[in-house]
Amino acid sequence: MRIALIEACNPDWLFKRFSYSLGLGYISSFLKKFEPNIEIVICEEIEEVEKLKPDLLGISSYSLNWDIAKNWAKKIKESLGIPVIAGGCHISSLPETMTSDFDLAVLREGEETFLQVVRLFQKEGFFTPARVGKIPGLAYMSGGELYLTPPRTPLSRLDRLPYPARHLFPIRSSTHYISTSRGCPFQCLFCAPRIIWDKTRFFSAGYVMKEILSIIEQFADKFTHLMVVDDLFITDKARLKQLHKMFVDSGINKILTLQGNVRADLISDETAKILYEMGFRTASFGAESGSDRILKYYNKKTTAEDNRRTIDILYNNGIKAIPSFIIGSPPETAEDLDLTLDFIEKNHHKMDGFEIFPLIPMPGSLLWNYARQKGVVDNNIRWSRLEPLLLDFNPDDYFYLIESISKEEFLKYIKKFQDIYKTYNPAAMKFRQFLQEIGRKEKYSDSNKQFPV
Ligand code: B12
Ligand code: SF4
Repeated sequence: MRIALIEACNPDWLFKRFSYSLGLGYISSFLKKFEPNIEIVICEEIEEVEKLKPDLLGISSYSLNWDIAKNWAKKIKESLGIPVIAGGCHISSLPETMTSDFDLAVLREGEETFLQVVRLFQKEGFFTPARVGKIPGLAYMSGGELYLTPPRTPLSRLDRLPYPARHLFPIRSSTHYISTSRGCPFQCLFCAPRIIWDKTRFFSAGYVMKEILSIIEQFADKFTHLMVVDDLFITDKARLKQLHKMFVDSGINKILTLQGNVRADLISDETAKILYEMGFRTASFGAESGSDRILKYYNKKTTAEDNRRTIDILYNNGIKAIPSFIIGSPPETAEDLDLTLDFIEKNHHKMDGFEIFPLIPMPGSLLWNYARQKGVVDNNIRWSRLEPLLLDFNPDDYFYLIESISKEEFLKYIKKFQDIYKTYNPAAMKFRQFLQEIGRKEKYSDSNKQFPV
């Protein structure tokens, strides 16, 4: 049996070529561990799936790519007539947006559910409501109605998972991704991952270390930078210290640089020193705003002073922060927006760039519920409108939630934030230019080619 997996993505989004979906990597390695005879192919373009003629297709999708996922499901149903299964954060947040072109949707943590689905298909060759109804963690349509099976209990020990099947992706950069925990105990208004991982769980230090060693072994000549995707990498201080010791003892810190997320209330001198010695030269964190009033509104549980302190402590320990900011929340005034501009103005020299996102109501977040109640969004929107664009901000596509100033005044602020971004973000601007030069049609299948990411 042959299974194709694909992440729905706009082909114009060229950064995709330099990243890969850990979610699909885990789904693949878990399936392969328990069903070694199944062939799994991760495709990049839907035409590859058509040529491959698999027996089943799995599509992962973020919310902004959901229209693409639906179109691909329709196309494959029409051309190959095979079962199509959805998974990932969009469908987990809004299963009611599933269409009849999908046979099933795997909700939230996907490894065990997908394995059961594939085994059922292998045994019976088709899905019936009576049989899929017995598998927890699914959504399916029957007689035009949507049904949800009981939620699946999250995996109790993450260390039982095999490492993501990175070898199935075309790797075009020297950066690799790793996830060392699942879940986040905070509940910031705009953020979505809680919908997938309701319980916070960690991989052990030993597991993480072995996974990194396995990446080094697999991609020896092309692995120089590790991107830690979880938000909680530094939360468990005991685990962080264990990892630090392992890094230093093994000398990994001499061959890799690392980047990951920190939280502004969790950075001390000691932690920053540990991170530096492990190989961190940059660290991202959600600063979100220069205004305490707005940080409180976001339920961020940090202050602008925490943000400033974090940038300073990191800087004094040899690490440059890459904070991200969000603009356009309902109660945000011109004064609040000025505070954020001022914060960037005063601190940019200690940063390695920064991100600025116009606020977007992401499905799965509390903000989505708010925007829905206000009638700003619903389940029938054009999903690509959820892309948080600053430099390519489109005034006609944006979902305006800001209430304290007029749309016209907000647009003037967008311009100010675009200007400050361009002025103080030379590396990001250079990378943007690099992507534009590649052009959307060009293919990079030459595995010897290295990219500056
Ligand atoms: C790493 C990351 C990225 C990376 C890598 C993306 C990639 N190719 O995977 C980069 C930096 C490129 C990125 C970009 C963006 N990201 Co991002 N990203 C993340 C982050 C931090 C971790 C994702 C991850 O690897 N998780 C670990 C894996 C194991 O989990 P998973 O992918 O969810 O997979 C599991 C299940 O969902 C399920 N599953 C997933 N797919 C499938 C498919 C099938 C068939 C099945 C059966 C199951 C299944 O099983 C998996 C294993 O249990 C998440 C936050 C988070 N904590 O999840 C945000 C997150 C996913 N990103 C988000 C967003 C908004 C973006 C951007 C729009 C941001 C931007 N400013 O431009 C872009 C757009 C990307 C695009 N595709 O167009 C949002 C999505 C919200 C939503 N409802 O869509 C999240 C949730 C963060 C948030 N703010 O709330 N991102
Ligand atoms: S923004 Fe970060 S801290 Fe807040 S809920 Fe999301 S992942 Fe957790």
